[in-house]
Amino acid sequence: MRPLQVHTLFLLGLLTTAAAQHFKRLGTCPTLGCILPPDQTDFYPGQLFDVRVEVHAPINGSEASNKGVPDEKFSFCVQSGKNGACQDAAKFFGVHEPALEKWSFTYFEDLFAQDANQPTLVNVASKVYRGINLKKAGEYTATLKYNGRSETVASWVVRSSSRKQTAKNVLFFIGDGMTQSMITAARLIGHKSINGRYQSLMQLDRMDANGIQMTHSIDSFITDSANSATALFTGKKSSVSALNVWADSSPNSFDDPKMETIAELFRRRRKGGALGIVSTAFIGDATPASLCAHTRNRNEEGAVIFEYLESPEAINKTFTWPTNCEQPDVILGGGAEAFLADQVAWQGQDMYKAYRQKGYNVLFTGKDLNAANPKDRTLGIFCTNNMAKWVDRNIIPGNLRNQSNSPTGDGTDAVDQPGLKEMTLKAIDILQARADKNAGWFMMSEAASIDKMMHVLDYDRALGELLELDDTISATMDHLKKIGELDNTLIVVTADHGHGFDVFGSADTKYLTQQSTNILKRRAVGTYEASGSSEFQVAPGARPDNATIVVGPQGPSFPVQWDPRYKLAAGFGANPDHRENYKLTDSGPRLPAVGMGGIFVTNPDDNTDGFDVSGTLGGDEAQGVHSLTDVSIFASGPGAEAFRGVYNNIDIFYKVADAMGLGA
Ligand SMILES: *[C@@H]1O[C@H](CO)[C@@H](O)[C@H](O)[C@H]1NC(C)=O
Ligand SMILES: *[C@@H]1O[C@H](CO)[C@@H](O)[C@H](O)[C@H]1NC(C)=O
Ligand SMILES: *[C@@H]1O[C@H](CO)[C@@H](O)[C@H](O)[C@H]1NC(C)=O
Ligand SMILES: CC(=O)N[C@H]1CO[C@H](CO)[C@@H](O)[C@@H]1O
Repeated sequence: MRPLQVHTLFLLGLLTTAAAQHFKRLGTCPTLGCILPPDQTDFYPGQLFDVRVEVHAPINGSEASNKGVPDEKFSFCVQSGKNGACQDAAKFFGVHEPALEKWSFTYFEDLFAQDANQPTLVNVASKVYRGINLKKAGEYTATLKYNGRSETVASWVVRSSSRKQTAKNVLFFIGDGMTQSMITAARLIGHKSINGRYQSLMQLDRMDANGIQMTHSIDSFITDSANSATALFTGKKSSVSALNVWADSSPNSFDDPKMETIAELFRRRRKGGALGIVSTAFIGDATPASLCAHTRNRNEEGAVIFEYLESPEAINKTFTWPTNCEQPDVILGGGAEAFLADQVAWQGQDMYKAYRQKGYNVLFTGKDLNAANPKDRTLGIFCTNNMAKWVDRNIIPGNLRNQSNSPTGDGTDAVDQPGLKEMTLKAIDILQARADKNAGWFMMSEAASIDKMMHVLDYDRALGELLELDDTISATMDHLKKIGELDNTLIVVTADHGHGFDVFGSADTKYLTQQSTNILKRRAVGTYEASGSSEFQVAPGARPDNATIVVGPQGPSFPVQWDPRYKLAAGFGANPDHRENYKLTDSGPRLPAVGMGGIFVTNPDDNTDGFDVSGTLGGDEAQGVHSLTDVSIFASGPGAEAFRGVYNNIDIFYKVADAMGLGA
C-alpha cells in the first residue's frame, strides 16, 4: 500500500471533467497531459513495457484550449526514489529521443452531445518510448510538463520480487464470468444433499487456499474479459477491450504502449520452459489472446493468431517489442475462422499452413488429439467460433449437427470436439514432453462458456460448463499425481469478472407452463420453505449412497437429468427483454432477444410458454452484461498460501511470478 499522490493540478483537472462518466476523452487522463503507464502502476523488476505521453488540445467542448493547438514542446522526465533529480526520459530509459507524433480524435462528452451528434475534436502531440524496463525495486515518479505551467505526475512502483522458485509448473484455470453464486448453484445440481448436508463437494471446495479478488478496470468499475485478463497476466490495470496495452488515443490499434505478460516473462526467464493455451472459446478470443497478444482492440482475432505465431512486433516493425511468447508449445480451442484464408485470417493468409511451416502438428478432431504425439508442438482447432457446450456434447449431441462449423472450413459439422478435460489433460502431456528437464511449464486453461452462456441467460448450459471445469480440475490433479508432478504444480482457479446471476427459489415448470398470464405463471416460483430441495439427481461417485442411482454416461458430479419438473428459479442483474420458463432449451444455446426495428426485444420463439421479464438495459443490448461483484480465487500446490485473503486482480500476476521465481 502507498499513499495516493494528491496533486493540486490533478484536482483542478478532476473538477473540470467531473461530468465525464459514460464517455471519456481518454479514461486514464483526467488532465490535458497524459502519461501511460498512468499514476499508480506497479511493475515486476525488469518487466518490459512501453511509455507514451500525450498532450491534448480540444478545439471545442468544455475543455477547449490553445485554439486546438497541442503544445509540441512538452517535457517529460523520470525520477528514481525520493531524492534523485528528474532526468529527461530518453536519457533515463537509455533510448533515443523519440520522434513527435501528431493525430486527432473525437469523442462525445455525454449522451446529450451524442444525441445531437456533436463530437468534441481533440488534437494530440505525443511521444512513445518502447521496450523499457525498470530493474530496481522502489518508487519512481514521471512528470510531464506542458502548456507552460501545467504538469501531470505519475507515481510508479517496482515491487520487490522472488528469485526462489516454489512452483516448477503453473496451471492457471479461468472460469470466465464465474461467480460464487454460480458455484453454489452448480454444487446444488451436481452434488447430492440429505437434510441440508452435502454428501460430496466440488473440487473447488477442496482446494488448499481461497481468496477474493477485485476486478475493476483502470477507468471503469465494470470490466470486460480483455482488460481483466490483462490485469491477471501483466499485473497492470487496463481499459475495456484492451489486450496487454494501455489504451492511447491514436487511431491505430497496435501502436498503444504494451506491457509484458506472464507468458512472455516466463519464456524469457525460464529457458526451455513450455507454454500452453487451452480454451473452449474461439482461440483468438480475449482470454486466450491475453497470454501473448497486444492490441487496443480485442476484436482483432486474425492479428491475435498471427501474433502467437510470429510476435506482436511482426504486425508492424515500427512498434518494436523485444519479447514474445516464442510459439506456444500447445494451443487448443475453437476459432477456425482466424486460420482460414477466406475468412478473418491475418492478411488473408492460410494460417494452418503458416503454423505447419513453423513445425506445428495441426489437428482438427478429438480423435486426432487423443492420438497426437506429445513431443510435437501442437495446434488443435476443433470448430469455427466457440466450441460446443458440455450439455450439448453429452446430453443432446444432435445439437452438434447442422452447424456447418468444421475447422477445415469445408462446411461440414464439427461433431468430434473434445471437452475442456480432454484438452487440458492432453496439453499437460504435451507440455511435459516438450519442456526441458526441470524447466517446467505454464498453462492457461479457460472454461469460456460459463460466461458465454450466462450472457444469453442460458443458466443450464452455463452451470454445465462450470461443472465441467470442476471435473477438469479434479481429473487434472489425479493426472498430475499419476505422473509425479502434483507436488511441483501450483494450480490457480479464478474468474475474470462476474455476471449478476443468482438463484432465489425453485420453479414448478409444469405448473408454470399451464397458467395463462404472467402473474399466474410467476406463482410457480417457490421461495423460502417453498423452494424445497434440489430435484436434480446426480450420478454416483465416491459417495456413500451410490447404489440407488442409475449411472449416467457423464460420470460423477453431474446431474443425470437436466430437466426435472422442479428447476432452479434464477435471475440476472442486467438483461434485455426476455421470457422465462426455467426449462432446458433443448434446441441448443438460448437466444433470449432478437433485433427488431433497430432494437433488441424478446425473442418470439424463446420460451413461448414462459412469463415476460422486462429488460434493465438499453435496446441496443442483445444479451446480459457483466456485473460488479468481486470473484473468488482458489489455489492448491506449492505457493498456494499466497492466494489467501482479499486483494486486487493485478496482485495475482505478482503472486504467480514469485511462485515461479521469475525475479531477475
Ligand atoms: C467541434 O468541431 C468539429 C469540427 O469542426 C465539429 O464537427 C463538432 O460538431 C464540434 N463539436 C462541438 C461540441 O462543438
Ligand atoms: C506501421 O506503422 C507506421 C506508423 O504508424 C505507419 O506509418 C505504417 O504505415 C505502418 N505499416 C504497416 C505495414 O501497417
Ligand atoms: C459405490 O459404487 C462403487 C462402484 O460402483 C462400488 O464399488 C461401491 O461399493 C458403492 N458404494 C456403496 C456404498 O454402495
Ligand atoms: C434441419 C436440418 O437441416 N436437418 C438436417 C441436419 O443434418 C442431417 C444429417 O446430418 C439431415 O438429415 C437433416 O435433414
